[in-house]
Amino acid sequence: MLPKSESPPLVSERRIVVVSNRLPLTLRRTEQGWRAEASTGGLVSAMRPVLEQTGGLWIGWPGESGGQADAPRRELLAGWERDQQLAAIEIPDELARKFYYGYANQTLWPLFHEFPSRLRFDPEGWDAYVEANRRFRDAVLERLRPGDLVWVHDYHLMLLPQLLREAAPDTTIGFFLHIPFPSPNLFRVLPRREELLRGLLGADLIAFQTHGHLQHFRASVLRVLGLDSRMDRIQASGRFVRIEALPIGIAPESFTRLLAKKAVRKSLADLRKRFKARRILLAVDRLDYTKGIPERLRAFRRLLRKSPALHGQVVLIQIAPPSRERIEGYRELRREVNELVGEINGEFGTPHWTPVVFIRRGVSRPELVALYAAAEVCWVSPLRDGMNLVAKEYVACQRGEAGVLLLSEFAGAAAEMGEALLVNPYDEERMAAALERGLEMPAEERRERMGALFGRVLRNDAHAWSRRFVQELREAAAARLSALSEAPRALPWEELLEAYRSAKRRLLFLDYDGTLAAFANRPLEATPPEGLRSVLGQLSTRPEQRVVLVSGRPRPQLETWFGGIEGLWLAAEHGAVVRDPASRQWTPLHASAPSGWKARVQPVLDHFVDRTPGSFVEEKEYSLVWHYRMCEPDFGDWLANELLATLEELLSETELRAVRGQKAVEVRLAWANKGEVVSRMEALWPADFRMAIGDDRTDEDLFERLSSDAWTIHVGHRHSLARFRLENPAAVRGLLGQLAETAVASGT
Ligand code: ADQ
Repeated sequence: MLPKSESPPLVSERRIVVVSNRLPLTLRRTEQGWRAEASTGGLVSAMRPVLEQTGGLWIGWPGESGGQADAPRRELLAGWERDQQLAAIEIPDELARKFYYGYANQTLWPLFHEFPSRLRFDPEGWDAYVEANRRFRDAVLERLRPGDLVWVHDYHLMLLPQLLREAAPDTTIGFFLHIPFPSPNLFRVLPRREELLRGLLGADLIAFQTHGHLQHFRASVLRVLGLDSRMDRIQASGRFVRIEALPIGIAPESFTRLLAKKAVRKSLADLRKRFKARRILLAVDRLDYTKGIPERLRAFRRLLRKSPALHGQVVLIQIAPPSRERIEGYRELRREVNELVGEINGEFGTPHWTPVVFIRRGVSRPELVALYAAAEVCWVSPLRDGMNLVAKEYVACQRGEAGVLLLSEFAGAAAEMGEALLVNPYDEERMAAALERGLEMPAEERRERMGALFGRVLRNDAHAWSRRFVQELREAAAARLSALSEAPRALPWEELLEAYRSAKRRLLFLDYDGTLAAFANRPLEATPPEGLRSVLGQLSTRPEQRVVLVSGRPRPQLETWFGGIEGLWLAAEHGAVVRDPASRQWTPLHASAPSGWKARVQPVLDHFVDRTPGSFVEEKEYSLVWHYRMCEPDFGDWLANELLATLEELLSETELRAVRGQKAVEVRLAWANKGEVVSRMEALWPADFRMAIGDDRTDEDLFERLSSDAWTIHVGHRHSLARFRLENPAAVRGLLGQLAETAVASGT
């Protein structure tokens, strides 16, 4: 019986509109006219079954352009749209050339695969990239229906999400990157990097092949655009963009089904007969410098030199159809590979044995399946690869057999295929040794490894992948909609005053800097404005009411300014320590705090002070803060991004967090946050009127912890979890003044 895919196919009542550079069919001009051929490549392999099952629409470029006036071509394409849900975008030849061979494949492709020396950039290529993305936008808009889920694929279309968002703001847009995302240091090399990131951030969901790629993206967004992110989302232009690692899978049943076919069994038998007792090593790639083909051939040569016993015993079948030959680097690669194949066959071959069988054409799926089944070793050794589906396809065809997968640790697949023999393709000697080990591996061990791999390929298949993507996308879009309706609105003063008046017990949380007082250049200069103390005094002495000043400032400072106000609770350092006005004692929110951490963090901050004139470090009891309010603003913000990125690495897996404040970066204990103060006070003083006012990110912890009926007020115009908004500290003081009067007037 055939193994069934464990995951049910994707079912979506909303139409899925797939947008990718290539359609699953490519047009070719032949002497008999236009012909349609199946496109190759990982994207098509993975998406085709998805679309077949959901009946969605696929928009893309049909390959060879030109001949737009050509009636047979137009008819053929109209047929595709009518009968196969494939909508072809016409892109003039010149534009297609500049877009595809320019920015897409000579700038993005090499850099994203971490080959900066192969990067070429010319502004015309960029203009073509922008123009092509606009044409894709127009093609989508022409066909978009309400409720559609638009799923954009890959590096050719990184501007499309934002272009669509601008034209049709309510659209649900997801983006999947099939290739790796480079490390932030390399990403910074990219010409037009800001535009590219902003283009992507138009999506509701951006998904990557691995967690590593996602982390690179987060770090790049921080460094280049200065946007903070959480593990699963980024806040951009007042919206949350969800980010996810969703490794792509294959549709294993389409391989196992073929394996059972008579024709495939016959070609498998033919292969075995042809190669007799020879052990088949198989490599399947597009001829691309990222795939590590010369490295593999050199490792193979090395092995043959070292182990004469293998002569006549093994054969390497390398399938590598050429691609992107208009780019010089690819033509060079072709020459290099040809030479190497010739050299190896010349050096070791005999009239009865050709060590490398080189196939320079795409092979059909049934042929490929027979080869996968016949191969004792599948040798997948890219220098860098988003995922690499060949590794998974081989495993799918090895059910019950005991093949060996040799897999580059630089393929995304390595993150989930730990039972393969992982190799570093740059170390040819060790790679040759790993191959030898694979050839000698006992059958029992092979079966064990292959069994585990097979189970995983079956579980994490293309259906599971697309289902997760679509589900995440729907959730992300729903979150965007609800956030829109929940953006803070102007405070309804009368309503608030009424609720305040009629409440029995009240609990008020007030932030200080940016909320009660405007910012000053140095923290000590932001002294309490005229009249503030007396208003706070009036409010905090009301018996049915508790007022808590929750600030990031150190306790001596709060004590000096507000210690004398009767009844006022003070929480210093974001709530690390709290002062009860009755006892005048400060108590830490947590009993123990780790020691010694400042000595590790201080030198990092000092280094930034040295680089940034006008910045300084403030030391508090539970935190260290780098302030840069007086620096040149752009430079300061840029360095703050750098510092946050550096600290994020340094502090991972510690109790410490680096948090961005207003023109400051603060390192503090994770538990020292204002939300904890809310919990503590609510337990102490249950109230029917609760209000919190704050302006920066640390105050979001207040808003988050309070229940949705509390009066949460954000000062300013940033995105916030608060329900309401006030303009500035003066307005806040005005409100407090009115509350003080209301309390008196109502006589409670
Ligand atoms: P690709 O660079 O196209 O995909 P890959 O994942 O290896 O790379 O997919 C290749 C696909 O094409 C496989 O389905 C394979 O069977 C087929 N194929 C390759 N050579 C062939 C040949 N000579 N004849 C016939 N078929 C051939 C991009 C990223 C990858 C990522 C995929 C999917 O570069 O890292 O895995 O998208 O997300």
